[in-house]
Amino acid sequence: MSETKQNAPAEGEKKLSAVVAIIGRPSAGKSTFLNTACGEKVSIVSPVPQTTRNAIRGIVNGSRGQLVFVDTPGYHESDKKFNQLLKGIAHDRLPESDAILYLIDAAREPGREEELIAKMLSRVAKKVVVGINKTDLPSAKPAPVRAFLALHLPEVPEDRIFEISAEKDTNIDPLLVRLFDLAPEGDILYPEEFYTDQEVDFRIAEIIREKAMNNTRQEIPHAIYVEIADLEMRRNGKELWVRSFLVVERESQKSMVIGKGAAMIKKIRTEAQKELNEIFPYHIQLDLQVKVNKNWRQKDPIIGRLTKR
Ligand SMILES: Nc1nc2c(ncn2[C@@H]2O[C@H](COP(=O)(O)OP(=O)(O)OP(=O)(O)O)[C@@H](O)[C@H]2O)c(=O)[nH]1
Ligand SMILES: [Mg+2]
Repeated sequence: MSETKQNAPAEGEKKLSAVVAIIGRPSAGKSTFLNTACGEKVSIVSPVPQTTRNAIRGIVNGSRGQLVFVDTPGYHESDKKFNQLLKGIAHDRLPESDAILYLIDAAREPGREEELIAKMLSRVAKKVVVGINKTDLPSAKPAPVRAFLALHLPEVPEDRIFEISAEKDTNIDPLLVRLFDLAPEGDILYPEEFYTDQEVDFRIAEIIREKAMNNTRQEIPHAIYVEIADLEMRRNGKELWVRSFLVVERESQKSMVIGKGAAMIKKIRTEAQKELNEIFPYHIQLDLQVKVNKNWRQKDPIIGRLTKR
């Protein structure tokens, strides 16, 4: 992202530094926004709601300073334990953030869930910037979203509301400039060459999970998690060998993920390996197997471990 250069701090002037939480309903485009703003694939994306399960940090370095975005799981009302945990991750990020980017899908009716988010954000409205997203879609209706905001989040002025497309990179720069305007002066939190703080094994697991989610249907995308069993540097640091497992909840899901003649798991492995090799400076050799951890979504230690970060 080339956030405007002309406002660079003068000699001796402090940099701006802010933590920005990205909040919104599942599938609003939070992770897509993060990737576009950072100019790198930081957070995985899929059409399935509740793709993101952790607070994932992506870093935008501009001439005025640094914005550390925290991508969060989609805010979804549900009594299920796993959903409650995901909702908590989004909620917990609010007090520690200097600014909040609230993303709304312009191609969906706002509805009750959106009202709950707007209500939650009205308490911290002075640090909220809104992105009305997916305006590239023919079905997008930004006007009713603006009316919704005027009713439910009237504290946020017009000049903090942007009609954007996270996917097509439309109107992202002005929104970043506005976030910099809200940023306090301070030391930057990460070295300027950083665009994420994720560990290598977590990033690899996430890319595999993305390919698995994008290749499967119905309940399977949500029944998946990825375990990295082993990482080994080989050939004098030229190759990273990864032994990993795609874990599902039931035997029937296992056979679907493997597919006829193992075609599905091969496709997931090939796609993941290709993308991993674009991201990392060394060659990645991926070994991927499927296993069952019965009803893992009801097991506290597993969901605790998966959502920790
Ligand atoms: N047309 C269009 N599609 C978008 C845009 N932004 C995101 N999408 C699509 O919307 C879907 C959800 O995007 P994500 O970025 O995963 O959404 P999210 O808010 O991170 O979702 P969760 O992690 O599930 O809460 C994906 O299919 C994206 O390709 C956009 O600006 N335009
Ligand atoms: Mg996401």
